[in-house]
Amino acid sequence: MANERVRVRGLSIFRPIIYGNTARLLTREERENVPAEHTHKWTVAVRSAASAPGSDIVGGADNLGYFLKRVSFKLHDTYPNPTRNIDKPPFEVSETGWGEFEVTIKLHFVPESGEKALTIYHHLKLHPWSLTGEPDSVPPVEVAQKAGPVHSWQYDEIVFNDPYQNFLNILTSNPPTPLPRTNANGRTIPFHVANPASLEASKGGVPEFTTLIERDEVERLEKAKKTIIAEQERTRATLIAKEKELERLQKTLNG
Ligand code: SLL
Repeated sequence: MANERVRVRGLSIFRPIIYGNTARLLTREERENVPAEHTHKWTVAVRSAASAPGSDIVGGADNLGYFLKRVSFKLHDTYPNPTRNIDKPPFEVSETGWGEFEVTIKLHFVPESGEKALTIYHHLKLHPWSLTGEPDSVPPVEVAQKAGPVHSWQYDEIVFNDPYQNFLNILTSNPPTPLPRTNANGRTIPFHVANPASLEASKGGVPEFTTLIERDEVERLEKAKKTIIAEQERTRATLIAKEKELERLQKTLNG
């Protein structure tokens, strides 16, 4: 018993998680039962990174209750009781609303861990922004409807350094479901990496995340590049027109 509170020095052990949200537009009927300005239903969650086989839920194959005691989600102050404490899995909050905002997520670990709470942040995403090509415009409802549910998930690894022996026992007796080597179910969910170094460290062992993140990022960059080039051309045309105008005015002035 006594040596259970002994730290295993030099050892690091991690658990892969995802955190983020899904969102979809409310149907006409659903809108009748919520405040008039609410347009979306969303779920913000902390889950195991691996998804259950055959499930279309992102992540959540494993019950994280063995190392998480509580997840507290701090919502925007426009929500009643904005701090939502979830004390057992699934660690998630579903709400309706109209706007995007930053959710502060605090992970509280089981007492055996001796770990302090860990705070992470997620920007709640409601709109398929990438579809507009413009950084700050909400896409029209028809566009959003066609695009279907929005997903925004970040992959991260929670690292425990020098764990207590008893906590290490808990962790090792709950091994995480391995992430698939290939993107077997052909998901096209945009993932973001909170801690890119953690993916490097896992040496491409999580292609479900890496390939999708990379492709998504490439597409976003290409689109942004096109927007910038178009913008540059417009600016140049304006400049040329202005210079001509200046020349004309100077002539009138001198003539
Ligand atoms: C924005 N900074 O202006 C953000 C704030 C607030 C979101 C978004 C409804 C809450 C409620 C809600 O969606 N709040 O009234 O129940 O876009």
